[in-house]
Amino acid sequence: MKNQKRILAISDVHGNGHLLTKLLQAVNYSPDIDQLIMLGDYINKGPDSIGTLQSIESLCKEGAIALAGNNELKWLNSENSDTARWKSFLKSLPFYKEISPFIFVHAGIKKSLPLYKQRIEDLTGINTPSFECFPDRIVVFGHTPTFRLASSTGQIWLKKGMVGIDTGAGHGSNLSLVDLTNWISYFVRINNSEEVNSYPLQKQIVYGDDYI
Ligand SMILES: [Mn+2]
Repeated sequence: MKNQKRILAISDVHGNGHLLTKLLQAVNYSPDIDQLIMLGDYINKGPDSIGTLQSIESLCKEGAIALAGNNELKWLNSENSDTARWKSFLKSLPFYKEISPFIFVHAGIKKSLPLYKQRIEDLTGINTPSFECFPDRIVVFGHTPTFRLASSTGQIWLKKGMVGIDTGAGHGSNLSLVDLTNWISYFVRINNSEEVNSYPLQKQIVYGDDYI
C-alpha cells in the first residue's frame, strides 16, 4: 500500500532533543498526517540524553517510529541508575524499518544478505565504504556524519539508492530533519540554534538516470 503520510526522517540527535522539537515545530509536524521516523543515537555527546529520550518516547506514543543505534546498544549493555529506567524502551526499538521505497536503518546494510538476515553490528555500526545500497530501494541512514562521505559539512549526502542524513549534530555541525515526500531538508546549527533553514534535495540523484 502506498504511504500517504508525509515521511519525515531524522538521525543522530545525540542529546539535542530541544533542537528536534524546534525542527518539528518548523515543519508543523502532526502525527495524524506525518510519519516521523528516527534512526537512532538519541543519546550521548550532546547536552541532554535523558530529556531527549523522554521526547522520543512521547513521539513514539503518538505514532512515530524510533530505531536503535549503536549508542542505544551501549546503554543497554551498561549498568547504572541513569540507564536502568530506559532499558525496556531501548530494548523494544527495531533495527530497521521498511516504508516503500525506503529502508530506514541507523548505520547501513550489506546487500549480500536479505534484510532479515542482516547483522545487528552492521545495522547499527557499519561504516563507509562497507555499506551498500539495496536493489530497487532507497536506504536512508545516519551514523556516519556526512562530512566523512565527502558531502559539504552539515549537508545531506545523496547517491543513487542512498540518503545519508547524519549531518553532524554530534560533531558541532547541524541537526537535519528530512522531508522525503517533498525532498526538502530542514536544519539547525548546533551552536546557533535560533534559526531553522531549509533547502531542496535533488531527488533525481537518488533515483538515478531512469528517474522520470
Ligand atoms: Mn551511531
